[in-house]
Amino acid sequence: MLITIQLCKTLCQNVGGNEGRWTRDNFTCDAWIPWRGHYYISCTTRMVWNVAASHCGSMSAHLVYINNADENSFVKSMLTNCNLNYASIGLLPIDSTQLALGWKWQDNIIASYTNWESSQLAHFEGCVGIASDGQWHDYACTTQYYCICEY
Ligand SMILES: [Ca+2]
Repeated sequence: MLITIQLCKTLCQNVGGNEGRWTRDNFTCDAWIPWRGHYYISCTTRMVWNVAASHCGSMSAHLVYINNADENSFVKSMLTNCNLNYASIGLLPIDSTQLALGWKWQDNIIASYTNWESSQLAHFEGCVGIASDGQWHDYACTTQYYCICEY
């Protein structure tokens, strides 16, 4: 958590934020944000999906589970307000060789809501994230992106 805030201050300067709390348009990006009974925070450096999942786990959280369109809109607002182009989410295929079987969150709960960008999944690349337009993309798990943690 302390590391997260320290790294945030570096990014703050990049986006012209004030010393101390990293805010943009009064939206707090360096602290847990409460929303409908859950809490959310963004990663302030890019990291591969597995490291991002561990990073969230180290804070007793998990990569965000986006359960409906409202939560998707909220997470999208975090990306746009915190100047993140793209963030990993906690989505996994039920079976990576049979995508038609659908998707689950890391806790093995079936994902009933998804928001794939229409051109995605022609060839599943292994990891999933949300872009700043709110649409989900699959990407190579060796690529580093920001992330959103939730608990
Ligand atoms: Ca959630």
